[in-house]
Amino acid sequence: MTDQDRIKIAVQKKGRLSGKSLELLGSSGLDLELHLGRLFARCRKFPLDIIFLRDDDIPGYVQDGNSDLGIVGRNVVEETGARVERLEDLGFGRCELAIAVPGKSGIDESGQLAGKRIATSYPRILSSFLAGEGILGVEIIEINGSVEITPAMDVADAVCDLVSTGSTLKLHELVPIETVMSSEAVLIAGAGGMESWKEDLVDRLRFRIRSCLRARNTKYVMMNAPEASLEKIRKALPGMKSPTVLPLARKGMIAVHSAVPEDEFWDIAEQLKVFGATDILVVPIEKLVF
Ligand code: PRT
Ligand code: ZN
Repeated sequence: MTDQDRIKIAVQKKGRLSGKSLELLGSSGLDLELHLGRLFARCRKFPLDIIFLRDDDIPGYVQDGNSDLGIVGRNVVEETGARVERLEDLGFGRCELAIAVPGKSGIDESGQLAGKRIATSYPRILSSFLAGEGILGVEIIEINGSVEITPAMDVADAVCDLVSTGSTLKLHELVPIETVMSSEAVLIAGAGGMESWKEDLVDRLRFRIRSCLRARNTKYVMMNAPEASLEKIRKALPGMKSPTVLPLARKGMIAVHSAVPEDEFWDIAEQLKVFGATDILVVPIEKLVF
């Protein structure tokens, strides 16, 4: 295989998305050959090369065809305005771009921001949000980093910044009043399509990524139950294919195994207990291939 037969993916070199991006590619069975400090890595088991970049540069690289794919926050994609296509939502790097004001400002909804100063690293997203809401006369102050200190310095009346746990806002006595967008890491490709051999490789990679993502959100649940409850238990396991049912040595008892969406697990477990299930065992799934 020559270098011409390989595709490229751009990931963040150093930051919040770097570890999780590599972890996802690693669990997709690519066998990454990483060297500390290098701007480039190769996969041994898949014709894919990884380019490490600052996250702000990734959408432009993908738009211009210098990289076929990229992993980056949706917030960065929107802010750069790059012409790229979003292929997959990757479920990590979740955050919200929110407008927040000092607790004592007397402002509690975005309509009151007309004529005020808002500091942000996301002027493009913010101005289109304000225009969409018909909020006029806002002075957008573009700042790279430490946006949250600007109200205390009387540089701005409000901030528009990324929030995940909310502790940074709290520390600076700021209160969120509006969510401008929700974001997470996304897999992107150029908007203009690509040659068919590349598309085939991208499809194979997406299939692997989806199997890993699905596995993360799913748990394998095993339980013992009275045979008479099987029908009720089967109904309590929503959206799943037929569960595995095995006889137990004790007469009238069975073991039921099934994959369950993680966020529904506790609701399902409560029902299972009502139907007489015991010894409910939950184990992680590494891959889930349909
Ligand atoms: O060097 P490079 O340009 O590549 O990195 P960067 O410094 O621009 O980005 P980085 O690594 O900080 O973030 C990369 C991406 O992670 C962002 O573009 C988002 O998509 C995503 N992300 C998820 C976040 C956060 N959560 C987050 N909480 N990015 C930044 N923050 C910051 C926020 O700006 C604020 O300062 O964390 C603080 C708030 O966090 P909480 O937990 O206190 O609310
Ligand atoms: Zn950045």
